[in-house]
Amino acid sequence: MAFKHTHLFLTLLVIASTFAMGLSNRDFEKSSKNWNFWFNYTNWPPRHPNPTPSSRKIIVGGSDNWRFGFNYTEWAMKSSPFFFNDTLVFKFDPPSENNQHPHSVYLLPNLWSFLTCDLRWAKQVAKTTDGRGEGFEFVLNKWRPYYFACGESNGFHCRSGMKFFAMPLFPWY
Ligand SMILES: *[C@@H]1O[C@H](CO)[C@@H](O)[C@H](O)[C@H]1NC(C)=O
Ligand SMILES: *[C@@H]1O[C@H](CO)[C@@H](O)[C@H](O)[C@H]1NC(C)=O
Ligand SMILES: *[C@@H]1O[C@H](CO)[C@@H](O)[C@H](O)[C@H]1NC(C)=O
Ligand SMILES: [Cu+2]
Repeated sequence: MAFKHTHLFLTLLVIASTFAMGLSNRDFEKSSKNWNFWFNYTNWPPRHPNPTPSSRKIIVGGSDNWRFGFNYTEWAMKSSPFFFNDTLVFKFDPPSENNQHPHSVYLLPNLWSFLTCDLRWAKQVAKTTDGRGEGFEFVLNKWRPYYFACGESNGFHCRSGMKFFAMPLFPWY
């Protein structure tokens, strides 16, 4: 469901920006503010909402951090779009006597493994101890979809909501 929306959004973005190239300036004057932000080609490429995009740091999950029982797909939908060079910060406690169920961060190779939480070909990017203190930082520095998931308990954490999708926009800034 969430992916469908993300995908639809990206497809519309591509279609609409292609279409927009063919429109006259006068057509644009009728446009809404939002449309104007994405497709104002007199000002192409559109302005980033933050003047120093590479300094943007986003705490994954906000004040909930990276934890069990939180729906990160919903969080990612509310927090999108993500931009090229945004830094995602994953904060989670290391394993200890009081924390028998720690977390980790994996990158899944494709949409299918993301949907099914299949970790077999996943790449571990953060160990269970990497999220302590200031957290584990991951920079979205490639123009590709990122499929993040917690890799603990054989995909159980992932299936319970510890996964999300991020496609950074505008690599040409
Ligand atoms: C495009 O954006 C610029 C700067 O935000 C604005 O001055 C201009 O009026 C916009 N152009 C159109 C056609 O809306
Ligand atoms: C998380 O939220 C999305 C969108 O509302 C929903 O489709 C999905 O089933 C939820 N995931 C879990 C594990 O509850
Ligand atoms: C992204 O960050 C890298 C490394 O700091 C920098 O060289 C590059 O210019 C940045 N790219 C954009 C599009 O901000
Ligand atoms: Cu976990």
